[in-house]
Amino acid sequence: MAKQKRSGDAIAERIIEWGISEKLETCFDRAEKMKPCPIGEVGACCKMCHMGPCRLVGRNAEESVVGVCGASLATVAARNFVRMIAGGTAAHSDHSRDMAFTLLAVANGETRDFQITDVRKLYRVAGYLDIEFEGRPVNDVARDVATTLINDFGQQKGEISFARRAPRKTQERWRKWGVVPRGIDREVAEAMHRTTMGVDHDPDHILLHGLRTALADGWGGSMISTDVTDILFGTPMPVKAEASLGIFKEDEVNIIVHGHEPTLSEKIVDVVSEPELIEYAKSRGAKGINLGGMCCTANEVLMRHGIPTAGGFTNQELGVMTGLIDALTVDVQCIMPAITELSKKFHTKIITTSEKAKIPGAVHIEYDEHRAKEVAREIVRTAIDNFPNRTTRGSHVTDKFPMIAGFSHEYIEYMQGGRWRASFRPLNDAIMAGRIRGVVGLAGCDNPRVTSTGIHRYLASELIRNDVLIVSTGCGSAACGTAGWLTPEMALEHAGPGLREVCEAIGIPPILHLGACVDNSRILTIASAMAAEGGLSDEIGGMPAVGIAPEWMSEKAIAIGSYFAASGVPVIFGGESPVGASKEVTRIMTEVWLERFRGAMHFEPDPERMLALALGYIDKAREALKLKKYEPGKFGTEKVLMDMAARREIEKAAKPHIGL
Ligand code: NFS
Repeated sequence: MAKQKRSGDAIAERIIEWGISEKLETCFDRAEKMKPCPIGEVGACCKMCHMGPCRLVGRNAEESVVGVCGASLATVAARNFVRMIAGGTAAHSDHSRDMAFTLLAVANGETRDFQITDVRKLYRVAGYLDIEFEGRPVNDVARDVATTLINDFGQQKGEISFARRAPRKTQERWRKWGVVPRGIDREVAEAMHRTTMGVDHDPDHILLHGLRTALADGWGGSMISTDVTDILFGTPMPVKAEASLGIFKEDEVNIIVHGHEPTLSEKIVDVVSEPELIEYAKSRGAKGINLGGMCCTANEVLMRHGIPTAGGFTNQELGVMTGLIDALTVDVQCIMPAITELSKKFHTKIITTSEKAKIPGAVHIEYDEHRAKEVAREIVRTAIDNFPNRTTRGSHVTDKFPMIAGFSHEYIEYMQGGRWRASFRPLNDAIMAGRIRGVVGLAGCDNPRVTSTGIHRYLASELIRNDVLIVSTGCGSAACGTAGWLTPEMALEHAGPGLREVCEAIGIPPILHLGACVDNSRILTIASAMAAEGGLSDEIGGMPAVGIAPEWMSEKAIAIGSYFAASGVPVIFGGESPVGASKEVTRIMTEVWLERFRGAMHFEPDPERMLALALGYIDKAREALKLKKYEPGKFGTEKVLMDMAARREIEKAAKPHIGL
């Protein structure tokens, strides 16, 4: 059998090959050496107490094998899965909490380094929360918004604030099954409690709480993070940038921001253009300062400032191996501890910045929101001081690709009708007419266990060829961006005839980059807006829409997939199923969830079958909605762009909206 390629990206592959010739170890080598534990991989290992770990394996394990306490395979697999949801929800929500506290600090005048950049978005969010904003000082509104959102983390009873943003029918399903989150932290704590030794043993009941916890992520932590980040740093609108491991410059100081939280990286964006620091860089022999990003911090600064991205998760070690990074600054999540050991073979300084995250071998410069700019300057100076230590060692690459990013919910609304007629009507019409067959959210990590970024790219190209519009986030966006696919030209060259026509009319790429993984919440609000617009489903469930995370590896991806399923979106994950040992749990997550919530969660390692499953869901949804049968190149009569009558209708309805 031919050896599986390590990366779907030719540039990444070149650096990997160079690394092998230099005997440098990366996640690609470790993934080959360290095979997954076949018992844990499918959810059959219970290590909730010290009578075990119990391995529920053997013939007919589902019927006949139990742990020392008597826990069944279904109980064990469900508990393991829900603990992954809790881990992912905790990660997104803790990030989000920091964002909300930054907003509060701004409102209270405790920091001069941050401001409210998007007042309109602040008012829009205040509107969702029933907070009066007209005629009030901006900081008072911001304080009320921040306090209300911070309260959602610790709230003990009731419903989290943003649950009300879902379509009414979707909310009714949640209430019927008791999965509306009460408070974000409460659901995470309860998930840990229920799944500890000797508590909840009914797999369906355990998984229902898993969905409640996941919803606390999607409609809680992640949505709060997206909104507060927009308020503080601006709601994204399309921006040109570049993507590739070739973004580093040989004659400039290269600084990379890696991780997830955008606060410090925003300040680094600010200070790298300060004349004093540029002069300082020149005094050390560099021509200037070049800032780039990696993983989701990259997505945050890319969306708002067009800072170039060096790619997603599996590119972090490869970036170091270019020998061109003078400082790689990290905060939290998705940072491989291996980078410090690897960096010793080069001159790269790894700088940890979060009080929550240290790595042995890294320099620690701690972020403090009250003196954020000062910390940012110290980091930039450290990078500049390291520039003269650069050697010629490394696998230098120069190819890079243009990309368009910055598609927020608000911009997508705006691009379909202008400032005064912003709407989702044209998108719904294009779907109804069969120009657009459906929508896929392509998200999640890239993964060295498969041909990294390769499955993202395969699915992206096949889906757009089949007239499916893609909204992408996280490392899914990076996989497409580093292929050069986030451009309008991609539509002209590779999209099916209907999708191409829509993209050409509006001037957009067929793959819309919506931001970081927390910004999957933008997909929830877009789906809600499509339901409210009419003509398709009146809830999120039943839309011709699917979520796919083909190369997932993080617990955060599991939390995201679960909140999409609970919100009504069928979700397809790649790789081995983490509940694969239990037919019962698999049945609940596919058939039972589909019946109750109209969403489901599948695990399917084969890319072609993933594609077929996604298109199958889309076509079935079209049929159930009695939409025109999808046939490539044959459309219904609904218009792609609105005529004046349609626009007048929308204005008459005078819906609240944001203009940009
Ligand atoms: Ni998402 Fe972003 Fe990437 Fe996966 Fe990690 S960076 S939050 S978890 S690896 S997509």
